[in-house]
Amino acid sequence: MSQDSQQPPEEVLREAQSLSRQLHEHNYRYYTLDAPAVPDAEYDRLLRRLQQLEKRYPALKTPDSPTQRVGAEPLPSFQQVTHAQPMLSLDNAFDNEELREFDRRIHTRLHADQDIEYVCEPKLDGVAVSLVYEDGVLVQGATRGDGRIGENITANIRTIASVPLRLRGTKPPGIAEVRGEVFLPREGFDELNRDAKNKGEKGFVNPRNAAAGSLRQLDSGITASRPLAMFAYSLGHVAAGIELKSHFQALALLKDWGFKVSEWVELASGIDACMAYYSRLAAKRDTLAYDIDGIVYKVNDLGLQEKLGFVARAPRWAIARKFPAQEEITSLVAVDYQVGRTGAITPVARLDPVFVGGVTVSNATLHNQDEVSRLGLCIGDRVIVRRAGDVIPQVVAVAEEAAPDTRKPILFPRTCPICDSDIVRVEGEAVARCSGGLYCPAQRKEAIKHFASRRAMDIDGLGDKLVEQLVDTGLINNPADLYTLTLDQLAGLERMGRKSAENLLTALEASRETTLTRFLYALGVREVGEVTAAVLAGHFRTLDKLATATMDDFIAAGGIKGMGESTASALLEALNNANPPPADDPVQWLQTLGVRGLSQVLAEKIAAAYPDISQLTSLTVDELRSGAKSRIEGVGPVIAQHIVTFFHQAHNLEVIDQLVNRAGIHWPDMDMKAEATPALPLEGQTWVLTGTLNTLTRDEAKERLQKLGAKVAGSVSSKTSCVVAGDKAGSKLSKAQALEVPVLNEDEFLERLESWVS
Ligand code: 9MJ
Repeated sequence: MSQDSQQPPEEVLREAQSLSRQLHEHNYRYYTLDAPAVPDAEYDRLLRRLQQLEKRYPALKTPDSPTQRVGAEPLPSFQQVTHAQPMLSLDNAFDNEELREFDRRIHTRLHADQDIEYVCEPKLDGVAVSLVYEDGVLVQGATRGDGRIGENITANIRTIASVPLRLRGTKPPGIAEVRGEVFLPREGFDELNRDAKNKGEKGFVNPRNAAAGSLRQLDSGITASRPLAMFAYSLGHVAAGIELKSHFQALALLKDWGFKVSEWVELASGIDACMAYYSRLAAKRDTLAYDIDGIVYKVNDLGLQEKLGFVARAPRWAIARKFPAQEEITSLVAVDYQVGRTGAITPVARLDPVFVGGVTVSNATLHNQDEVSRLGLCIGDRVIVRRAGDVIPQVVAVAEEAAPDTRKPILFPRTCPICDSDIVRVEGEAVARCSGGLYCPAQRKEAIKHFASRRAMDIDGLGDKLVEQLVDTGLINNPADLYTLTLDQLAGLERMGRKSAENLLTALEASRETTLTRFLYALGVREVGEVTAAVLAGHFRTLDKLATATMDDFIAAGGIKGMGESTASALLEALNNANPPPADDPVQWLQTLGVRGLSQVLAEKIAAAYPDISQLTSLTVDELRSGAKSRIEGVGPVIAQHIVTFFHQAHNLEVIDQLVNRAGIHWPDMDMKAEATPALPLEGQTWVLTGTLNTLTRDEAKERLQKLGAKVAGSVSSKTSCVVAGDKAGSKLSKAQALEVPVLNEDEFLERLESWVS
């Protein structure tokens, strides 16, 4: 008898069952309750063990095994399934009056004079699904389809971590059908689209399309790679044995069975309470982790639901009150080009005004030339415009192409629309720039606005409009000219009183006394923000030393020879997810991580360069890969090149000379006064990042901490100054708590970052 068909011995069966039980429990705690009980590494260990056992004894591989979430063999096509009970759609109410009418109709039908009790639920913008459980085990997942017949997507549904493969809690009846919405949380959507854009692919228009596209994959391995989730919102066909009086009770049962139910579900007595709920949720809409497009109100009492019945394909006992749309269709009338401080040319869509996301939108950024090509956009096309929350409006897709005879291609200009200098695009960069530098009035204006801004030279009263006026009238051409302005010149400007002119001169006078950090920031060197300016001031101490620095002063050759960027990046990612390394054989251990491109030779070089292998996790890709290595924390080769180039341009040196020697801008001598050293806020501290952050990538968080002077380490010890714990933080968080190391959650961390840079 072959090993494959062997029945597992009793003790193996028991071990597999125990592993399966534990893994189901951990999954439930992680994905449904958002409260993991064990570190990821422990979960992985259990899963690997079960996979081993199932490989050895395939008979163990049941449909509800926790190993089945990874996807099955691709299907040739989807089979059809007939729903035991039709899946209904919902009637819509677009304003409060329509909602009141819905409530009045219900009172009339039921001859009710008391307030009706409703369940209020956020209306998720995803894909409706029906899941059938037989004796508590998931046997079928299907789309809604036309309400009567849907598509069998069982293999795909099984990959969704928050869908129970086996029901828990109250014993379910022989057959139980659960309905709900599969969706893609915003974070997952952003990640998916970032990846798509990096690969030059179109990406998805919105999370709903992305969820639908992910669910309708014949290869469930693709579905498994998408971070889909599901909220359950009702029961469908259920065999006898469950006694429920209300919809709210049904939701409680679904939760008990292990489903995720929206945390915002509430009971409301009467339609006014429903409206109050709508306002509350509308205010929260942009802060939720997923898209919702309205509220669903359902009569709570199941007896009353039955009396009310259905019309056509929608129940009389429920209604969807829709939020104002965040996406609308309008026409692309023209494309203009804006020129930024560093010459970056940004195409801007001029649109037929359209009301979307609560405001009238007539402009939307198109980011850059690649984005225009990616969208396949032409002037005259009907386009989908999205404005969600306070995010600037975006053109997300072409809805309908204009007729060929009116459709005009968008021709990116070759010369600057403001100064006519050539536009250049460095290979590998998305941004095209005007090469005019400070010759270009647009760049000049932006450079002066930046120079005067609050966090730079802080020239009170010198607003954007005034800068434009001063440049347009020829009174100033560069920041140094600001200090030559006279009272008469200023007072002679349109819309400028004598008093305001005097105030501006006082502010200019006050700005002469500054710090080296502010001055460096004010110069507007590309990619030198406030934090980098502080690092540079602290390192070079004088303007002269910085201005005469060469690339060698910033960058040393280093890293691991032969290590490419992608291998370095994959290695760091693998290290972040790995157990702590064993001390005995680091070379072999590195190779077990399965990093592509990490050969034995490379592993040996790494082990030689970093005898304490646990130090590796605190490195950045740039520090690890072969070649350039920063001498100054946070200043890589790109920034260094910008700095060197800036101080090599004669016109920049001339402006600096005028500012310092003619206008008399000065700052404390940093070598004389030790206390004037802008000590970085986190100097001497060691921080650890763990879990998933929602608003920053791990690399971004790391870079920001390093720029503030902190070291970022991969493991927690009693010497750790602070741990930032994102979602699903595991063993590092537990260790920090055990060692009483301070822990910040993401919001607290962002707040601190904000306070340190200001
Ligand atoms: C959504 N989309 O969130 C229903 N829905 O109920 C909720 N959809 C629904 N309920 C009956 N929360 C038909 C559809």
